[in-house]
Amino acid sequence: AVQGSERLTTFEDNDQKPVGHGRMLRKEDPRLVRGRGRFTDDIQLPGMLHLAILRSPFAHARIVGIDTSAAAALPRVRAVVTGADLAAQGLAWMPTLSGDVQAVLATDKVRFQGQEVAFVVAEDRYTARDALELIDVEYDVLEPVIDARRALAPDAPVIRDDLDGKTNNHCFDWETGDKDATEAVFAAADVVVRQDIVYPRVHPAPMETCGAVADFDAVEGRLKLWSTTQAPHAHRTLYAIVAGLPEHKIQVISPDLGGGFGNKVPIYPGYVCAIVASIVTGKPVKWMEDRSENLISTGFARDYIMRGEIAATRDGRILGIRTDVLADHGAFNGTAAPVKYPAGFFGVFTGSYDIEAAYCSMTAVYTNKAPGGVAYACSFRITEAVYLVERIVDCLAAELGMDPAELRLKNFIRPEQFPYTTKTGWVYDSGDYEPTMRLAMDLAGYAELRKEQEAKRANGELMGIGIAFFTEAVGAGPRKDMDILGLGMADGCELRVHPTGKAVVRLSVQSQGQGHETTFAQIVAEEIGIPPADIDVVHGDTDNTPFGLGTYGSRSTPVSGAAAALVARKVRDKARLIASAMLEVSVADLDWEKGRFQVKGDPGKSVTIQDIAMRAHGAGDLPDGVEGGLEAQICYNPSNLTYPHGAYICVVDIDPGTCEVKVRRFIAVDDCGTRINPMIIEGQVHGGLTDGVGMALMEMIAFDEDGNCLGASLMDYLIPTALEVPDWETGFTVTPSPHHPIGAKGVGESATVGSPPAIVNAVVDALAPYGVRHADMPLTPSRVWDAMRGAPRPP
Ligand code: MCN
Ligand code: CUM
Repeated sequence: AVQGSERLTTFEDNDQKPVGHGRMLRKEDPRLVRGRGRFTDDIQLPGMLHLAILRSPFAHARIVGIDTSAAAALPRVRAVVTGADLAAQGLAWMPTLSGDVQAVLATDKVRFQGQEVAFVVAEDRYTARDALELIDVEYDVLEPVIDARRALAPDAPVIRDDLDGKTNNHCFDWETGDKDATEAVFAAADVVVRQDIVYPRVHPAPMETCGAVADFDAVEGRLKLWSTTQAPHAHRTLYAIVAGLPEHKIQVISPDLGGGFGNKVPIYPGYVCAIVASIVTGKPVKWMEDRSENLISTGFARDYIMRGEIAATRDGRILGIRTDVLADHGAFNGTAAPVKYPAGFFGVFTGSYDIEAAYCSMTAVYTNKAPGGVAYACSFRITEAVYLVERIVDCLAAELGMDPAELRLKNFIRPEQFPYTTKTGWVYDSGDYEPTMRLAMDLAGYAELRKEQEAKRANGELMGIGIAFFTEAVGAGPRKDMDILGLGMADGCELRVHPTGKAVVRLSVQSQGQGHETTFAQIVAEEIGIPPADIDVVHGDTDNTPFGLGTYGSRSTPVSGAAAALVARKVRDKARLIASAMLEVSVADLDWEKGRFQVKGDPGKSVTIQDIAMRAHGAGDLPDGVEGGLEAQICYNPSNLTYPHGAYICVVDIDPGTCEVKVRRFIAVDDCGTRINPMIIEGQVHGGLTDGVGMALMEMIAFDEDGNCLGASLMDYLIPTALEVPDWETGFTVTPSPHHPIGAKGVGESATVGSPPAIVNAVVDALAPYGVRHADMPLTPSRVWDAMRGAPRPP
């Protein structure tokens, strides 16, 4: 296997390969680092109006009445719209990505703090905001349901009384695996370990909040919508369905995005309000959230209350894993996941281990909290699954008195077992886990770290070493079993080579900062030999790109990346026909040498792809049956997901006086198959690891008992900075995906998935002398203190 390690990128080792994969600098950066990016809030249109949203101060309350007259009378206000106004047009409710409905503006009740109640359109942003304060809403406050554990109590107030006949807060039940077989394995096992584990509610908090500019042209009946979306095509189809607008007259443009992290997958009421406002006023309308609006009302992540159980032999062979989950979905089920997977890909909770049986039961409930449910670099709930299995495996290691690295190595799925069907029915396409684990241990100096820890413990110092090993399932997904609201999860790609040999590749996925303008040019360059600098990547505009489902679940490389490679091969196949005519030899007598076709045995006789491009558009005859031009289009339907894996090792020191956790070292070895741009991968990993430190140690969207969101600003919702993170130490192994045309797997979420368990395992390891076996995130000093005193606190 290919493997290696990298420390910080230096410009010297920046291999600016003219063609193909390599550490090429990002094509988008000259624009972005000079402040020349074009974000949604940069859009200014003549006569543009501004929209502001009035949000509920209560988590649960009946709306008795709304008086908008004072707001409407304020100079420079153009319109004030309430839920009742929308209801008159049949627009008060909209479908969510998971087949539930969500209020665009509340009509009957508000169901979470921050819910949209009314909006004002004014000539400027400040007037719009001032007018909100003049809207008088009379609320009849109801008891809120904040704790998911209380949601199903017989006397709990019913949140979703808008749903026909709904008399409780039950959202869905789901199970996977074999219950009886798992029970049998557990009953016969030497050792069973059980642990309650909470993955708290967190928020993606992208630097750019959500927003839109809607411009409805009443003459043409055309809607142009700039919006912060990770999935412009899917959004367009949904707008067509919700608003009844003809789809071909809607153009969704997702310009530069200041981060998404899943937060920009759902359709938010604000987007719909902006569209309605433009239709009503006949003017372009801009809506842009502020930070608090983003934190309290848009897609949250996690909020899983899990019980993990693991069964094993005394000598450390893992036999079974079982889990029961209480999933808090907030007031509306807005989860973004393929329809058949209400819990996303949580089914991979069996991790990287070859076990005999597994079973998961899940109950999802409604609570009076913001909707969302699958955002923040989660690969569709794999984050929760990996956290569960990697925490419970560590609990087992502690119980058995075994080294956690040894325990993992002993139970890995072996390379010859791939493709491997898990006990929950997933087919892991490929993997070679032991070399990845060994490389991480070598880079860490694992044995020496354990010695150091022993010496420190003797001194009363708290040092911990945490390991996590993950397998992800990314690249949704095969059409036969994956769709979102009936839209198959395939992606289109178009490649056009101009006469002078410069090319444009059009994608259906949407970069939020991942560097697609660079890496997709590299994929095409590798296949047809045109330098990446001569390949323009177009994305984020439904009028100018083929249909596809967008960027999330690290699916761009597995799905759209495959499409880009295949469309380039299709162009190359056509180029070969033209080359044979130009060189007057048969197709079979041509060799492809990156960027040129040459005659077998006579490499001096050749034509470049640029020559061929000119000929394809030029005068003279082309071979029989070959049309002019040099372009192709495909729609790629993946045959399976790709399964990246990784081994992470974290070293922490805890100050026994202040209980502060310091991440001293973090070693991350990732395997994402064929690596397109190692520098970009490294950036993705650094970012994800930083997210992981945030979730493990700092971040939580908490609520008080009245349902007030306690994480409504970045003063309260703490996100990590350079001060909290170490110099990341990264390495890699390469296990190509057998079914992906270039063997690449996704990587954009790997580090966010893998790092929280490594950090928590390290903290628990540090606290082992105190008898601590588990503590829930975020491991703030007060939680560490509580854990040390053996006084668990409710999350
Ligand atoms: N890459 C590569 N070789 C591979 C795999 C990936 O060079 N074998 C490169 C890709 O070409 C791409 C980047 O790494 O430029 C990420 O690729 P991929 O893993 O396919 O993920 P996506 O492009 O689909 O990005 C989505 C993923 C998700 S779901 C979240 S959430 C997240 C993440 O990306 N949000 C991000 N990383 C982010 N990075 C930034 N800067 N901003 C976000 O909002
Ligand atoms: Cu789930 S966060 Mo990403 O998949 O956009």
